[in-house]
Amino acid sequence: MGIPKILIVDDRPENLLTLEGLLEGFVVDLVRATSGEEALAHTLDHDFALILLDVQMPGMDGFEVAELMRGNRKTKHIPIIFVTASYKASEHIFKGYDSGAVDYLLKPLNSKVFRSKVGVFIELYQQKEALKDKTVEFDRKLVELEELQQQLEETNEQLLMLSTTDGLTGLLNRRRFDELLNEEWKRGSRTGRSLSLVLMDIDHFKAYNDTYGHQVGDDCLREVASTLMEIPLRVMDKTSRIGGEEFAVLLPETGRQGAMEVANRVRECVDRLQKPHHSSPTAGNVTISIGVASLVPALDDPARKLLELADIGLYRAKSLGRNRCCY
Ligand code: GH3
Ligand code: MG
Ligand code: MG
Ligand code: MG
Repeated sequence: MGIPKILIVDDRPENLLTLEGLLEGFVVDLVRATSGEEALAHTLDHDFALILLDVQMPGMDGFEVAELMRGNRKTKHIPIIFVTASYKASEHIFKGYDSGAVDYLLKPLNSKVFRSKVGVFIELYQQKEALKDKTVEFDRKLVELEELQQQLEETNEQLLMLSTTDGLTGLLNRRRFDELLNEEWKRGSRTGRSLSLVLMDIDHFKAYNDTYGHQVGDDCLREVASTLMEIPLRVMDKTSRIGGEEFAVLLPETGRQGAMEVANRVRECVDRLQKPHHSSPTAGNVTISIGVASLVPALDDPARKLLELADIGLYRAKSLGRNRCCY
């Protein structure tokens, strides 16, 4: 924080010595000036805790110095105490206060009173400096806080992403699918428009795992998921992995015909992959069966009604020989 500085100003060096004697014991740096001009020059170079200012000086007198300091943004906050032996009339004292001084002391000075007044201004200065340090620290902390907040927002976004995404495929997960199904069911019941669901299940996937191993099974799931992602859909159509080898596309504001078209496209895309599945009784390749459901949502019915209906379609597709779409 630095040692407080006091400027003592008097045209007579012996008076400066007297002041120095009175200030003995204070932990301060004393700066001396023997004219008003010199005093002003010092105020531009240093920040003072206090100025002890003689009134009568040749050239610029103490009143002029005080007036000029008060008019300068850089110096107007520095407390000035006039110290004089010759200007004792009340008109001078008033003039001293009018020029912005905090006190006007007459010589001979009472050492005890003088020292206690000086002590107050040193204390005030130190408190002000401490406050300045705190402000700097506060600003630094504020910047840190803003950075932390930014990090927190990013972490929250990542967490939200993780909580709605399937780790293996990057598709939406079952949790998010259930949320979306409920949201769309409610929305559909307000708009009166059909909501459709395309429910997919890989054929003979247990056999695939048994033949190629679980790891290759995972690769296959990822590949099927990528294929689903490549199929152009509307933004509102949501693709999820809702079970081990089960996927779903939710199609708001879509009827059965539109849903069937999507389902056929998906099935063909997977079929065209020509991904070998030697132990499949259906074909030599990985295939999927699809159940399609389409309903106009009613608030009285639960959203799972759509899922149950799609399940019936899927069961039918499996029974009829797999690698097909049914409702
Ligand atoms: P279907 O044609 O009737 O659907 O026969 P399926 O063998 O596909 O059906 P089933 O429900 O009997 O078996 C599903 C298999 O999917 C069993 C399980 O080992 C596998 N599976 C589920 N989740 C995962 C996974 O995350 N990774 C891998 N590699 N396999 C999975
Ligand atoms: Mg003088
Ligand atoms: Mg299954
Ligand atoms: Mg299956």
